[in-house]
Amino acid sequence: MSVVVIDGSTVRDFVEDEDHFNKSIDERFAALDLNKDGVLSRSELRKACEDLQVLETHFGVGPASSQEEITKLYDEIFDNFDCDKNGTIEIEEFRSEMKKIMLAIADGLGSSPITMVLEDGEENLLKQAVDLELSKLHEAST
Ligand SMILES: [Ca+2]
Ligand SMILES: [Ca+2]
Repeated sequence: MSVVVIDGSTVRDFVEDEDHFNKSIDERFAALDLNKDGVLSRSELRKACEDLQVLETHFGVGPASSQEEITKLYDEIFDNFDCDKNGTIEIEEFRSEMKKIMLAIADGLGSSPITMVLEDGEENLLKQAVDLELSKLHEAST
């Protein structure tokens, strides 16, 4: 377990480093594409949200929410990603929406850092943002 401090500029630098960001997103996409058909289906996105506890952390949905409410939220999330409304999420759609989400997180954080506790082996995008910043700091100091 490690504790990291993260603020808006950490996240923003990560998103704006396009090569790095796209690589992370591509890896994430591949991991979520459970049946390896190159696109994300509704159920694959739902699985991803469940794993990340997106609803609990970002939408204030607790255990008391009904299944109907939860399904509706997943539909809304899916529609946000599925720009061309063809019923699947392509890699380009995933990249652009993840970018928006990360920038929104960056704006939300602003210049007031938050402390995150990360489990060992946990691979999430915020952690990757921190890793990138640390590697840059390291380069700068050598
Ligand atoms: Ca798929
Ligand atoms: Ca689509």
